[in-house]
Amino acid sequence: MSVAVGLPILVGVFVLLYLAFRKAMSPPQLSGPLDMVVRPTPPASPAPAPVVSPPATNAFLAALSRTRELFAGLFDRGRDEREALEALEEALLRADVGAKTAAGLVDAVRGKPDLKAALRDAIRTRLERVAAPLITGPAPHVILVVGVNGSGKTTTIGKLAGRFVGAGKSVILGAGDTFRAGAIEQLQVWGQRAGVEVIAAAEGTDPAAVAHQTAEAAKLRRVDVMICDTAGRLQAQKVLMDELAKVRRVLGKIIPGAPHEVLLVLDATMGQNALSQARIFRDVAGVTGVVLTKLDGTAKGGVVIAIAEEFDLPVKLVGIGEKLDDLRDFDGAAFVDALLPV
Ligand SMILES: Nc1nc2c(ncn2[C@@H]2O[C@H](COP(=O)(O)OP(=O)(O)OP(=O)(O)O)[C@@H](O)[C@H]2O)c(=O)[nH]1
Ligand SMILES: [Mg+2]
Repeated sequence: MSVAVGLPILVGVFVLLYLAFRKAMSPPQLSGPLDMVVRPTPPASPAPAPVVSPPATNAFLAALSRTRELFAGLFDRGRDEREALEALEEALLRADVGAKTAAGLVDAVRGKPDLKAALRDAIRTRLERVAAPLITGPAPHVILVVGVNGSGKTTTIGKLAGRFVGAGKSVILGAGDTFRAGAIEQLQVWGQRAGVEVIAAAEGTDPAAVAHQTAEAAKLRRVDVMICDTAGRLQAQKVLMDELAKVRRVLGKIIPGAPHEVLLVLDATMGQNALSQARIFRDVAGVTGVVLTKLDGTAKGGVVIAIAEEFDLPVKLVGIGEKLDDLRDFDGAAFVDALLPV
């Protein structure tokens, strides 16, 4: 056999062997309804990566303008300390800081030569003690989003998906609120806005089944981030507890360590009610961080300090509107500067 004939045959054999090898090494494909397009995604980075957000400074300045007024004139020189502290406590209460935290802050500044500087320090210390940025770990990083009706869960999930996509990450959403009519479509609309896939089942389906399907899809497609929506009913705490426990269990079975983050969404305009919600969800859902929404509204914002002080929970994100990019990382220093400018 001449070289002119033998060489192409040899090359052909190698190509066939290579293709057979690639097929054998490729990941398994799911059959059934989840067998959709497999999108190639870049390998997960080994170290947790912070997710970038525009600075919160201007948003805080605008959102806290009314609350800032409450403190204006409080620290004027020559004022009797007792009187100043009484006025400070009242201002803190009106700012939604809550009785316990307000009393703690007043104690922390009592006797200090510069009350305003001492208050700034005391608030910053409380916020920094629990500060923890939103990070993503090895793929798929699973985020479960919980909170009462109307707090802004689904909207926050949409914004978060947009943020992750902007950072070059692949995202999949699970429509785990199968309780409320329209909740599934609402998440699908956000999925379209952010350009990410939404795994959904019919209304009334067990939320744990949706979580299961989404986690399987996330694993199979090697997406970086999976975010799961949940129903917001609180009136039946036992049902909520059982449902969330089951969702958590299912996620952990499919993806080790999942959910890696449980974000509690609180409506900042609820003031002190947000604190009682935080208490319930912290106990039943293993919350790792808070998203405070509607800070652009009538909210006073002081609840941020109470969440840190009374619940040892970091506020990780704040919602400042209803659009895709109306989400900011919480920044304690910027918050203090907006509340009590030097
Ligand atoms: N102004 C403002 N509105 C917000 C913000 N976040 C959410 N909303 C609005 O709050 C309303 C409720 O938001 P959803 O995302 O549907 O709340 P949810 O927690 O998913 O509610 P359920 O599905 O009923 O449990 C919607 O009208 C949102 O547009 C925010 O940061 N600012
Ligand atoms: Mg919702």
